[in-house]
Formats: sequence, C-alpha cells, structure tokens
Amino acid sequence: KRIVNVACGQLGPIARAETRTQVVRRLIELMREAKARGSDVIVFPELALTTFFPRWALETQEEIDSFFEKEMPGPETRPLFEEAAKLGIGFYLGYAELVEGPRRRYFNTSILVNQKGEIVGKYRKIHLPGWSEPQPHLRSQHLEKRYFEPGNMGFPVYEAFGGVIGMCICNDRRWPETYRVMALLGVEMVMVGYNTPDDHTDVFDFDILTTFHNQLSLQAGAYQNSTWVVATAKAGLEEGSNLIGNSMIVAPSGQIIAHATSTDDEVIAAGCDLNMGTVYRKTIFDLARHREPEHYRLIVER
Ligand code: CDT
Repeated sequence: KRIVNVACGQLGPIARAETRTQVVRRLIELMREAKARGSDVIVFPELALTTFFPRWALETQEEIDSFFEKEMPGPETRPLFEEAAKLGIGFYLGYAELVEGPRRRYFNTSILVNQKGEIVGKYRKIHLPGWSEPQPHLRSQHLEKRYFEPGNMGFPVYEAFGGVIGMCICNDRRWPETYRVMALLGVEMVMVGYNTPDDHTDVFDFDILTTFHNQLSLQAGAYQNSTWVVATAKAGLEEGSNLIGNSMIVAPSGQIIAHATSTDDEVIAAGCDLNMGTVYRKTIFDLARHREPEHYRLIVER
C-alpha cells in the first residue's frame, strides 16, 4: 500500500471585515487538528484568505487589489508556512494571485506546499464561471470573469507525498476534461477547493440540486479517471450568500470515504491508498489500451 493521510480543512464563512491574520489563525487551527489526527497534508478551500469577493462589483482598483496576494508567502501568510514546517504537514491553499509586470495579471490560484513548508506546485484556475459584468436579471452576482483571466499553466501534476498530485479549483471540478488531462499525466490524487453558493444558477429546479451536482461531479471525476479526489469547501452563510459545504474525500472507486457534516470550520480526514487507483487503471480504465482518441477530436476542435 501507498497511504497518504489527507485532510480537508473546511472553512466556515469569512466576513468581509475579517483580516488575513485572523483567517490564517483559523487555518492554523485546522492544520493542527489535521496533524493531531495523523494527516500528511491538508486541503484548504478556493480563495481561502478572504471572503468570496467575486459576488460583488467592486468600485475601485485599490479595493480589487486588496483581495489579491502580491507575494506568497507574504507577511500575513508566512505563519501558515512556518506552522506547516514545524508540524511537518503539507497543504493546498487557494488564493487570489496578482502578478506584477508590464501588464498586471490576476489569477485564481492554488499552491501545493510540502511538509517542509516549501511551495512544490501551482495551478491557475482555467474554468472561470459567471460574468464580467453584473447581470441585472440575476438575484445574486458571480463576477469571476471580471476579476481573473483564465489560467495559463494547463493542468500540471506534481510528484509529492509519495504520489502524483494534481490540482483544480471549484468550477473546474464540473468539467470532465479537467480530470482527464491530469489522468493522462498519471494523476493519483486531485485536490480541489471550492466556493459554491446554493443559488448559483438562479433556476430553482437546478439550485435545489447544487449539493447533488457537487457530489456527482467529484464521484464521476474520481471513478472515470482512477484517482482520489479531495474536495474542500468554504461553507455557510457568508455576507448574505449561502455556500454549500459538503467537503468530501472520494476514492478511485467513486465511493465517498469521508464527508463533512457542518457548514463551519471542520476537519475531515482519511488514509488514502494511492495503489487503489492503479487497480482501476490496469483494468476497466487502462487508458493506453482502451481509449480511442481519434474519435475524440471534436472535443478540442470545437
Ligand atoms: N467559485 C466557483 O467556481 N463557483 C461555481 C459556482 C458559481 S457559477 C455562477 C461552481 O461551479 O461551484
């Protein structure tokens, strides 16, 4: 067996007024609990350092920039890295990334940090949901296309924690291509953080299925690609928006082996045998033997 002990560090709501220092304190508490429960690595949510600001049309560039990190770690986030190194636990962290240069660039980003507190992987969100302009006909707004450009790194995978680890962010988890690209690179565990409001389509018949669609996407992604999926929510009533929670750890069989029960700060943890994916990959989903890529061309041509 190749066991990776993994935790989801689910966050309850973050108020707009909450500082990064306060949030980092919460993340450290989750990290300590995960370590006490034997975890090697903890997965935090998407945009885990602030409230989910894309729900608003922010007025000034200064206000927008206040939600972004210009360096990682920076002064407020460094304690998280130091604690990780002290405890010997790795982490996935989602945050808003500002890249300085001739043209400032804004990404919805996640990083993978090893048990020495070193960044060993990065991913920039590719599937940006919502709109660039407020939609007057919608009761709640989702403006990720206003604040971020699509990621420019593809879906890289990294050798870490004794296996091959990939990352994606929130809406990416609904797209089969996300998992399949990483599966072709040999991914064994996909980490994903999310912020999913329970009114995100503004169509009642869809919105009541939001938790089901979350679970469906994660289970299908795991099973069809012979990979573990570790999915962590920001949850609860945040600035008037209800975020669904339901963080979970899904096996390559598609089975859920750990599931959050609250919409608050909560750790769930499980031991994941990376060899379990190998069994699926050598049988029903032996990609080299059974895929027929010449018949899939339309997927990338259109
Ligand atoms: N953060 C994020 O990507 N959330 C989306 C819901 C909003 S779609 C308007 C998701 O896919 O969960």
